[in-house]
Amino acid sequence: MTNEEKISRTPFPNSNKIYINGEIHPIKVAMREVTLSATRLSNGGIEKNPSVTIYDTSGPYTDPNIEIDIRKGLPRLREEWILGRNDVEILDEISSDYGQMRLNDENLNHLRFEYLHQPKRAKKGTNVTQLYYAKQGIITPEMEYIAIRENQRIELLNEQTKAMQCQHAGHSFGANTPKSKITPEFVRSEVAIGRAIIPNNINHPESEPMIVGRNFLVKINANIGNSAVTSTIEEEVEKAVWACRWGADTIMDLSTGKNIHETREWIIRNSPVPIGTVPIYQALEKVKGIAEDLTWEVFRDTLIEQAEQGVSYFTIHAGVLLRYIHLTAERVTGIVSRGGSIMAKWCLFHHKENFLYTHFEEICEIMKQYDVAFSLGDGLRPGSIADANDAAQFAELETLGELAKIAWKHDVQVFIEGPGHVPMHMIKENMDKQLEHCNEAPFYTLGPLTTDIAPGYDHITSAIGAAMIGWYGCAMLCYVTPKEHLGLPNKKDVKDGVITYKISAHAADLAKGHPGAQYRDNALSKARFEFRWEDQFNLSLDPDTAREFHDETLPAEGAKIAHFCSMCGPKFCSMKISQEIRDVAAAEKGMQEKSEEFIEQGKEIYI
Ligand code: IRN
Ligand code: FE2
Repeated sequence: MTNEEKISRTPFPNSNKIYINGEIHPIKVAMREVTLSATRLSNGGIEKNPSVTIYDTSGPYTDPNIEIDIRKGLPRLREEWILGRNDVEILDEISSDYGQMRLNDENLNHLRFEYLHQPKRAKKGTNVTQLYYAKQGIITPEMEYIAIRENQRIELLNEQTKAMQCQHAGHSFGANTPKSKITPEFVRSEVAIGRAIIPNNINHPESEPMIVGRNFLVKINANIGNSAVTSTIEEEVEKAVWACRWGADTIMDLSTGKNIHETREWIIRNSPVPIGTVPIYQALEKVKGIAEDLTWEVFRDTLIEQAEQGVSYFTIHAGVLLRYIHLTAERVTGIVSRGGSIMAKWCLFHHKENFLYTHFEEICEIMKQYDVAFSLGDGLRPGSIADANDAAQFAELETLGELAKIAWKHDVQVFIEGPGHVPMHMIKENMDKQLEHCNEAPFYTLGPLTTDIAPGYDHITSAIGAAMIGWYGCAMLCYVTPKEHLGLPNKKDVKDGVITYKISAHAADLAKGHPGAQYRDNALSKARFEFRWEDQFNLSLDPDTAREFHDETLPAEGAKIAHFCSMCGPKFCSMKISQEIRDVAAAEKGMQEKSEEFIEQGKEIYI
């Protein structure tokens, strides 16, 4: 099998990749257009159904016109935009000691890339973050790309479709969302005040711009990692491609193990979405897994190494302060964050303050040279329903709010991580406190799981919490797979996790009244009511499964136009009956009109 055959590239059914031109910048924004069949009217006529445009995270992989060689990486979409700003320098060599060591190690030649990625860095005295540009009043190509992408061509929706928009939507947390069209200027203004962030390291020019903020579509992140020793690098790339295919807006590479640097290089060069990491994991690998041996120097070198490779956001657990650790002593599940527990161990062993906190400004200095965003880690998040919303969790949240202000002072983009395990009635308090303490920096939560009693189904226990907090204003949801708490997710788990989280995110978008969110629901419902089975499959989040389930009992081609499915059978289909009612009503209305007409005429005749 060749590399390429291992990578999923099948386009979605009845879908075309389309590219919308920018108006300010010469950009082409990728989207997916689903073509629909026509409606057969009861009078024998035919009515066309407009195609539906879908926000597309699958990247060039679903465009059959683009050739992809994963040893060379994806086309570098943003390269010209980045170089065009004249504020970066191209480095001749990798600056981190560890990166250099890997490059000089001849034993690793078989894992090398054919394209040599030359890292870029801000020229001395400049700042290359989108936050910096936004504050200067500059609308970057990235911002325009996002505005066009978020709109999903709603400007093309006709009046009828607009009338179908949800009338009840418009939650107060989404109140700033423009009710009509998102403009590039709106994107800029949201970034400038820190209410939204654009994770896009200048060293990941292959990535398509996207935004995380509560006045935009709710985003989802999928975690992937290679803890299994057996997996090959191609398989790692495929995991990322697979997650993006089903809708992951960002990927976090949580790989550990011996080829972590090379794996990440392959993933970044082949990923159409921004990549996040937790650098302390790799730093821990470098000190052979002994938390006490971690040093600021090892950590700093890891940050530079990953920033030069193109990681767009770093989870940094800088809020785990020495004085908060005792607050977790009485908890049922203690500290469940990996990064949080590593830092807590370090702090207690040395009896010193967390070096991520004491070196925070230096971290900012590094991140602004590449436009890496902070994802301020929730190292003290609750890991059980019993521990939700406790003193440790909220003490850390306040510190994260203070750190966000420091990041902003450096024009470094920042968002805040949140829990975890929280019962439904305690979720809103999380969002309220986050808004209060973190000055509206975007919130990014892991679920939360709304109960602890369903291992094997934690994608569901957490999707409930994720939908709720997304509605309340959480900007990005970190997926949970069915394997959570049990083992390493496989490909099916990754897909199930992503689809489950797309449901949470979209349910939140509907409730918030994001312009255009309901369009796809309406189109799918219309197809369902009219028994356009193919359209119903093709508009769904997972067309393969929808089709497979349908065909399990009614595989014949003819069933795809039948006015029923095997759930209720031909006699008990409510949709069929209700269409018949409509037909009868229409016929009766016709008869009524006719008879009224007749009586009118009769009057004339007989009077
Ligand atoms: C998201 C919100 N809170 C935690 N997360 C994610 O959980 C985080 O971004 C990372 O991908 C994963 C594991 O983080 P810990 O366990 O190291 O905190
Ligand atoms: Fe958990």
